Amino acid sequence: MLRYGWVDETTTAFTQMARSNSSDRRVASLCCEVRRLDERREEDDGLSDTWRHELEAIREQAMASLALASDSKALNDWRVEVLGKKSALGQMSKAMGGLTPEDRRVLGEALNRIRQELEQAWRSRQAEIEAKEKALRLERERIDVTLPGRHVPLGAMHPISRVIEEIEDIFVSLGFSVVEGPEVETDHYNFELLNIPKDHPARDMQDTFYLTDEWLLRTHTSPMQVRTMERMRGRTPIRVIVPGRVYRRDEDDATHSHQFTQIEGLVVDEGIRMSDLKGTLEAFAKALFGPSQRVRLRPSYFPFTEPSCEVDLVCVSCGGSGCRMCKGTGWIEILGAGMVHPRVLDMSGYDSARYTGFAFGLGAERIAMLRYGISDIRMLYQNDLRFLRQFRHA
Ligand code: FA5
Repeated sequence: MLRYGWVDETTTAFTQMARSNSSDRRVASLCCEVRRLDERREEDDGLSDTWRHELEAIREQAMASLALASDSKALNDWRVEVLGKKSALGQMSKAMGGLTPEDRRVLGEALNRIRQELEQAWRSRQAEIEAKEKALRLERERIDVTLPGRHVPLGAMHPISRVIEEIEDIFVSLGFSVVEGPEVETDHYNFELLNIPKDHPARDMQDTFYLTDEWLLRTHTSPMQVRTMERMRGRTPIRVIVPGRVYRRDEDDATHSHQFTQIEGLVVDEGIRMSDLKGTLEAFAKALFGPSQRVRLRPSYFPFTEPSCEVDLVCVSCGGSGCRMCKGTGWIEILGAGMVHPRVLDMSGYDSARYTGFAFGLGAERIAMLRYGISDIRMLYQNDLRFLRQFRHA
């Protein structure tokens, strides 16, 4: 082990000899040597040359690589590499166990000193890099408040949804509840329980999309008459409307679509009469199209109502004088209706000797067309934005 061999007693003796003005050249040279060693001792800490050089090399290399670290990641890597357990400093600390107590003290102090110095250097470099990164981030994330805002296109409610909501509001204000039913329905509910047995010719008019022999896409919302009565289990009054999609194998044209929206209405109680049906529909028509609106009932046929009728409104285009839209009649058909057939009441658990009811089914598209002057039902399904945008402020 290379060490400066400082021996205090020797130094003192040499100094005394020098002070005694001895002429002996040998003594004089020793005195010079001691002085030189004394000077070195003041600046030294007892480290051997090897250690000193080694520590100095570690320090210099660490400082140089610290100066090159330019971001937080490099800085952290540096810390692990230079100050971590596996670093050169870490290895030296580990090896200290094999030294004499004095050497351990000397080297330990030196290692602490250099470690503190490097840690201090790391902290100031970290502060520098953090400040630089923050400045960069601020520059990158700068918001230009003078930029014009981005245009967010405004959507609009579809005219069919709009009409459904309006109709729901009107009927709710008349004491009705809104219920919904399945679009995939059984033959039993869609036809049989509505008094349309398998061989009934009325099926032909609604020939539809069958999924299996028993399951089909419903052709109208009327099965919900039966489902509602079954759910109510003989309780009254029943006052519901049922909006929903229906499907038929109809040819698409200006007034027909193979898929459209119906709103079913059903009222069941004791003493319900045809005049209740007419009064309710007239109140509805006035609420939707204005107080001068009137309804007209024409005899018709549905297997599940008796008597049955088609209901017309005064033509909204000409006010009743006759135009192209109403084909010169002054009236426009909007729905089918009637008194619930006694057999349907009985099949649904309501004694037809005691209870009566009315039902109606209207086409929401047809109402939307009248309401907004739409000449072709297909426009409602084509998703043409030029058409749909018109309803933003409707
Ligand atoms: C029925 O569907 C009966 N279930 C209505 C009903 C309910 C009668 C309760 C009695 C008691 P209809 O097939 O007429 O009836 O259809 C009713 C309404 O749906 C029509 O007045 C019309 O407004 C609309 N509609 C019918 N077929 C189409 C179609 N292909 N495209 C668009 N709307 C249609």
